[in-house]
Amino acid sequence: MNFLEKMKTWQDLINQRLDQALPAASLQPAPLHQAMRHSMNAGGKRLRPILVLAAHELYPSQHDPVPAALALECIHTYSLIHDDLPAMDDSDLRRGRPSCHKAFDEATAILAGDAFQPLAFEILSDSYSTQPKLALDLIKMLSVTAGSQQLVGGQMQDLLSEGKTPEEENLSYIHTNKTSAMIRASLQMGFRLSSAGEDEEKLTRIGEVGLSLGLAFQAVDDLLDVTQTSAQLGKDAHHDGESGKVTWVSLKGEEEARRLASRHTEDARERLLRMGGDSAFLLELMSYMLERKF
Ligand code: GRG
Repeated sequence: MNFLEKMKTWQDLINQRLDQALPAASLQPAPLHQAMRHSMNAGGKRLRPILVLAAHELYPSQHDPVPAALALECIHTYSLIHDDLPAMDDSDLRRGRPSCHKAFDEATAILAGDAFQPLAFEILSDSYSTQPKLALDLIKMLSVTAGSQQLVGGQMQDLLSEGKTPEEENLSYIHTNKTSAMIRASLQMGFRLSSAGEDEEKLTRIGEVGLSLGLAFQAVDDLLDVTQTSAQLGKDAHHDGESGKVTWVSLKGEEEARRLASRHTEDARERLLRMGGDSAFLLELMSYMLERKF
């Protein structure tokens, strides 16, 4: 199977398992469950779940990495729903569809995002219940990542920085926490489920791979915001400039942002290669993430 075929196979697998894990749209209260499915089924790239499966593949084991992948996608989708709200980024378009609060209403969108958070932890605790230490480690990794010193903290700092003079240190904090933390957690959770998952040193090192990959991902995201259209991105383009957001592009210009994306990707590749294991797919995924157009 070539790289793109494998991506498609894994995306299909994730989508099918997400469909089984989400409450049915007809279940009471139906508008809430419809809103959750509206945002989840809108065709995200599923990069974080695929990173989980790719990290597990480095040192394959009997553990099923898919539930961890679903849990990450639940947290990611909640963060997108809340990020789009009028009180935050105020975006009308997400994943090629009206954002959740546009398709439903603000209160429903808030609650749909809220509901995805416990669902993530329910999936983890149900799926790994026969291995309590493993389940607890995964729950701890995801809860710390989603908390006030990583995902939510990064988002808060992003909001606090709108319209302010860009500063490199501040931007690094935002990107490390708002974006990289979830990418790092994807690789670490996948790796924790691998046969080398209890090797603390390797777990730290895959985390460093994720940090670099996440910084590259964000630099690419900043570039796409200025180079692509809303139709190509499936979300509001040129949004960063309009909302006075600090980005690598506004701080350093397009060329430097491109150099930065390549440098961080190269750093991630080198760190990964030093870790051993079957890294063929993950290396290709890194190039795909660097060259993506949406
Ligand atoms: C509301 C707590 C909270 C956090 C929001 C996700 C986020 C943090 C903000 C979205 C804005 C943004 C540009 C974030 C950084 C990059 C990012 C997460 C982009 C979206 O991820 P993709 O491209 O999206 O993987 P899909 O739709 O493919 O899943």
